Amino acid sequence: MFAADFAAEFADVLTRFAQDCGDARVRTAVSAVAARVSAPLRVAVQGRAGVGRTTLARVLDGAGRRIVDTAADVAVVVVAEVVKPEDRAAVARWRDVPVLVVCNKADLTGPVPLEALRRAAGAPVVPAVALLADVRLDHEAVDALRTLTAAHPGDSADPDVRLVRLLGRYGIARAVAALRDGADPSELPGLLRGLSGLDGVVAHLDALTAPSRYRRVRAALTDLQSLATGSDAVAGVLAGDEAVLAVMTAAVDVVQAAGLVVDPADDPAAHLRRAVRWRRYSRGPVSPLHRACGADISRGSLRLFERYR
Ligand SMILES: Nc1nc2c(ncn2[C@@H]2O[C@H](COP(=O)(O)OP(=O)(O)OP(=O)(O)O)[C@@H](O)[C@H]2O)c(=O)[nH]1
Ligand SMILES: [Mg+2]
Repeated sequence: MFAADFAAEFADVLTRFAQDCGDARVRTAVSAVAARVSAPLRVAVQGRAGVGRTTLARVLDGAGRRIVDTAADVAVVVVAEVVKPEDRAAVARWRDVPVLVVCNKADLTGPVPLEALRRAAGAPVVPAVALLADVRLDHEAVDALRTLTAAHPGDSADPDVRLVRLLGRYGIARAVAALRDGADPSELPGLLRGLSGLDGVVAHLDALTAPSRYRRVRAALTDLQSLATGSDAVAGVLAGDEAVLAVMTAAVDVVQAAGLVVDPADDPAAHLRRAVRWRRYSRGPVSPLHRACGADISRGSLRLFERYR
């Protein structure tokens, strides 16, 4: 139930509404709100020379994030193997923006001591092998891998320089092992992507940006509220399920990113229980952000409950 992308659905509702709207002023304003809700998250990627900034930025761009230098929703500081004083300074420079440290080139260093690095950097750390996140293997590369696959294990057949640049020795070894196990070459990019840790990087970025996504949806509702005084149709959109569920989902992401559990069950009793629990939560000793989220989860749960009546 919470897996659906209600923010995207909400943006679609706004876009369709704007298309059909006869009032040019409202149309322009609602289109702008839709664009703000669905805009990609902005990620700044920094780090010392050579750690893999360009490679990581490229794969994050491929994963739908917008790479920016300033005005970011979240900052990534890329390190390799160790955290140096300048890395720590780079983390500290971002004051009002969450920071994720990506420990890249994990293929060269072996297991990453995440907890020690986290303490050194002063930010959460996630390992990655950006090199392997978006590999394109042409015929030449596949042929070179097949040659290695055919060689006897233990043969010191040296992989060619181009292949090493493309996959690194770890990537080559894993690709060759997969081919020996009968994998089709077309499966290799997906397999290597799995080894790259990109999914973990993206999951961490999503958790860190949950509050900014929530604020975005909330800001959209505020914008619509000021339009709704002159337009019953806008008031209707605001009261619609998509708006209520979009802000609820964004709120669920915020509290889950903070480590709280939200019951995902989809039956009337569960919706009612959730509505009561999060109403109570929002009235407890919590931050203004969590107070607002609790109220929105409660409101959305009541809406889901009412659907059954
Ligand atoms: N083994 C390995 N090599 C990587 C990885 N990520 C990037 N590289 C390689 O490291 C080199 C530097 O990567 P870039 O992405 O250009 O790094 P950068 O930080 O932008 O470097 P500069 O802009 O040149 O300072 C390139 O040869 C990459 O192919 C990785 O995860 N593992
Ligand atoms: Mg670069």
